[in-house]
Amino acid sequence: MSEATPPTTPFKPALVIVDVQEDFCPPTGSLAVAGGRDIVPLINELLALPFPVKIATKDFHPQDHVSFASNHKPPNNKPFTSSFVIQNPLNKTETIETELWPDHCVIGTKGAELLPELDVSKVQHIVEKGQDKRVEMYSAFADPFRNPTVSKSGLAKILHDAGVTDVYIAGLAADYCVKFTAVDAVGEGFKTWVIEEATKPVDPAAMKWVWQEYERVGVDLIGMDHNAIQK
Ligand code: VGL
Ligand code: ZN
Repeated sequence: MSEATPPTTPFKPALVIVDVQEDFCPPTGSLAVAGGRDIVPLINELLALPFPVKIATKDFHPQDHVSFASNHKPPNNKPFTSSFVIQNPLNKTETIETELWPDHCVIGTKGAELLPELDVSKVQHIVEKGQDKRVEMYSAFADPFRNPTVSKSGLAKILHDAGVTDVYIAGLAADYCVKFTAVDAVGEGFKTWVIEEATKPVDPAAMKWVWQEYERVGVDLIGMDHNAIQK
């Protein structure tokens, strides 16, 4: 008689590389994150691992995007410091205050391109986000409006259709698109991991709030060795 096989917990990990684009990196990026280019060797190491699903995302904005300071009137149009209240275009009672940025990742420009040294040959899907000029979209899943959501990237469908259980996230920027993508991945029901060394923040001082949020929602931080990191 054969032994009963013990039940196995399904495990299908996806690697999601967030916004490793020219505009988020020195030397020429309009919204360059310090050290942004330096994480590419680590990300290429991750891309060489046998994740069954590998995805890269791109921030991808039209020139008239609401998050560009240049599209707003003085004096409240200073990149990095001004903010703007956006109404949900589908439900004007829902509003969100959002920071304004230099023009970045404009569709069709060099700034929107993935870094040439990133090993995109390993990636099955490139997911673009932020094309709707009316809404900010840090998360690679959807804009921040929930009543209803205005723009979805298709990332959730790709991951669910593939039967993914766990999402591993790296890329730029640690305190914006990586963070919002990780929080939304938990909301989509995935066990979510951020590979801390393979990210860089716009504002290092903001990371303590990011780590608090990860603690609250259940995102785990790990090193390249997959060991847990405590903050
Ligand atoms: C991002 C600011 C504006 C990011 C995108 O990828 O983190 N940050 N748009
Ligand atoms: Zn953006």
